[in-house]
Amino acid sequence: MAVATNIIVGSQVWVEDPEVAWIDGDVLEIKGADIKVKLTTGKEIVIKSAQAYPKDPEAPSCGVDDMTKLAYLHEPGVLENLKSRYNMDEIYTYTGNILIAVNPFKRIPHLYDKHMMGQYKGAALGELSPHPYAIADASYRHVQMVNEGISQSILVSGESGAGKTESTKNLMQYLAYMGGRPGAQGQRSVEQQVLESNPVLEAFGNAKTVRNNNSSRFGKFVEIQFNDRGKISGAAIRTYLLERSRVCQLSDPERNYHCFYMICAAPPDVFKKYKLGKPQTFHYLNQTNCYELSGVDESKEYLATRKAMDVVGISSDEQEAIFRIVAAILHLGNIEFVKDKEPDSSKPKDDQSKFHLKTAAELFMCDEAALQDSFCKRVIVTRDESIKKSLDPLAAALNRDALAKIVYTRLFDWIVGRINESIGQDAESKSLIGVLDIYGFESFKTNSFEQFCINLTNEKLQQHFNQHVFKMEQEEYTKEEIDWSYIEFVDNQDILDLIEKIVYVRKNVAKPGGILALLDEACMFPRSTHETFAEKLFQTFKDHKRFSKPKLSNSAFTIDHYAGEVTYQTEFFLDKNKDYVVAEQQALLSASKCSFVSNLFPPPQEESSKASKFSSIGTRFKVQYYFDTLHTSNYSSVSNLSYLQQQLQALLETLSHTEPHYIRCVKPNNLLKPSIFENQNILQQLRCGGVMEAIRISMAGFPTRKPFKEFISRFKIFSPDDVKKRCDDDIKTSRLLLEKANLQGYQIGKTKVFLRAGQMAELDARRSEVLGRSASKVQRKFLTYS
Ligand code: AD9
Ligand code: MG
Repeated sequence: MAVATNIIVGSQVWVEDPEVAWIDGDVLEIKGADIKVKLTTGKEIVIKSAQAYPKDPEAPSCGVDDMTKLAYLHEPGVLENLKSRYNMDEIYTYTGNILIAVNPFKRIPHLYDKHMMGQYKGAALGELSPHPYAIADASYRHVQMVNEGISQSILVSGESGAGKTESTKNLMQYLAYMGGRPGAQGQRSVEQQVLESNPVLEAFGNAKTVRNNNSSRFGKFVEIQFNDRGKISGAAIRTYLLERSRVCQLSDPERNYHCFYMICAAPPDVFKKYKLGKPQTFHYLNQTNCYELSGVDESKEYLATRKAMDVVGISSDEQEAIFRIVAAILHLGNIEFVKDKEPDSSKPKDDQSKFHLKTAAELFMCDEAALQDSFCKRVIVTRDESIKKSLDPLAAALNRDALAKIVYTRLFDWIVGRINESIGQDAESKSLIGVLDIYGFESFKTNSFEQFCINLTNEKLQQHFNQHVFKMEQEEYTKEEIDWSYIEFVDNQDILDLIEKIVYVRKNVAKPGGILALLDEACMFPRSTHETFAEKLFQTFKDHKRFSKPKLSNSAFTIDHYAGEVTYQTEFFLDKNKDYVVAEQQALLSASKCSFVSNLFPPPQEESSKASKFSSIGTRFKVQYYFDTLHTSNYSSVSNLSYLQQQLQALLETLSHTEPHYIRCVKPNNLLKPSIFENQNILQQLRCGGVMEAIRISMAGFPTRKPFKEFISRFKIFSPDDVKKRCDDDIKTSRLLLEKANLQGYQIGKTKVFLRAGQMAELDARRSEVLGRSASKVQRKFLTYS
């Protein structure tokens, strides 16, 4: 993409800076390809003119509410605009149809009250200040259209702590406000249940992390169905990838899932019945020093969660069973193992461990000896016999953690399923609004299987986003009847191919062989290790331009994602990808005397019939079969990664039937504090969230659009007499002014002038020339950016 523009002596420019990303200054001198700039800090520097971007001298100090209104659409301009708005508590800004939301980390008064909702009701997008309500309202109006309601989706993304879940709640509140209808007497309304599903899911799926005190450890797609009168008639929630490892492994200063602390603060009768203690006494909670959340009273949270569970239709018996299982998991964690008499055998360490084993068995309502055996022994079935093999203490502890994780995951899935069942689906509904709240791109010091899954999700959504942004651009050009044939579109298909598609083994011979296929293959061979898996990756993808092997490791690999390079450590890839339940544990819990527990572990043959009853969002889009694999047992043919991939495929399929809207959340600082706007950090997020890419796509076409009247008023100076003469014909007048300015490559639409990137700067330079500002000193210079 080449951006031609003008920089003259006296003009203001943006210069790259390692600390604050971009810094502004005045051009003092131009010498060949170099320019001397006096920065606002007072420092003078000489740089290549190609490294400077022009600054709009007329940009309003309060910023503009839509980036596409910026005269110069480039990175520093975008950043400056967001910053000046953020400083005035204007946290929302559009980039065309994308809403950028910068987390204020403080309550902004009246921003989300009923009065505000009333204002957005029926207002055209862009008429009022940018707001999630505006996006929700636009979506609502589309689905409401009688007979031709078009399904909508709102995709909320951003890094952890950026404000996705808060934005999602705002959207749902607005939709409930618009589409709600009073429930029949004594009944809970659908929208009430949808809203109350949030605190329930958060109690079991959210935790304090370093990045966010209330971090959602799962992705969520909420589908709200509307009847033909535009009222909410049903809803369904689909969740993705609950973080399992958190149940038994924590690092300081993070916490486990909120529900564990709530149960430890339950009323005395519950506390006693489940033989609980302080969080500090449980191994699954005391691996860190963080127990409390400021401003949160866990005993109140416990009661509030129970109330919310009432609203979403979880009966009090079921609630009792749920919290009993949560307590049982805490007791599991406290069972320690030591060597038994025989070599490589184990037993509970002491009386304390025995007490927790007994209590866990009581709470699960299963046989205590069988529970112990499920940790300390493994049955090996050969062709002729089955042999009981003892396991050492380390293996027993791993077994214990595996049980805690699988029980918790199934409990979470059960809760989601129950909420879906009780809210109910509207099979007649023709239009829906789906709201996606899903983890953003992740790149840490060490990245494992979880990051790989999250980043695969983001690659897929990014592709969807790019295609959409590209399409919207085209639609605007078509509407204005201008030529758009030369906009090129950069795709990330090559990365998706690397992960999940086909590789060429010989010329014209292909087989499924992406990273996913190789990982699944490795999981099937008992002899594979993470090293053999990594080696296979290196061999297979050595020539792939998105794949590389880091110099200092033989077991890590690097992928060049759309948002940057990420190096993954393969150490736990195989284990984390295998989705199976130890047979003994499956048998043990499916024999529980508590029907709630045994239902979480149905015998394998019952599963498919059960799964097909699970009514979900997928049904209308023929993805039901994915749910058949939801409750895998013993050994599953579906690995975690391929299950995720199927879920994502289903999600994209759903999205393809909708008109998407995007909300990109931005976290302005890592201290989680108000009023701190970290330029570099924010730019990185705008890049990862595709905002920069959307701008790039727009730059490749005609990023600057000026309605004729505005254009003529700004540039009438080029030919004031002609403007007066032709005041009745905007198209001719605009063309004439453009010709006078000697500009080429622009387009004239039906209502606007469309300019290529940088042309506005050229026109402005020309304007100041004509205005006679420093006329004799003017040195003109044409620049090309790429
Ligand atoms: V995570 O990926 O689930 O870890 P989210 O969901 O992106 O993350 P969340 O919505 O939970 O972040 O927001 C984090 C915190 O920022 C909230 O707990 C609020 O304290 C704060 N926040 C976010 N959005 C707003 C807002 N619009 N107004 C005020 C906000 N505070
Ligand atoms: Mg969240």
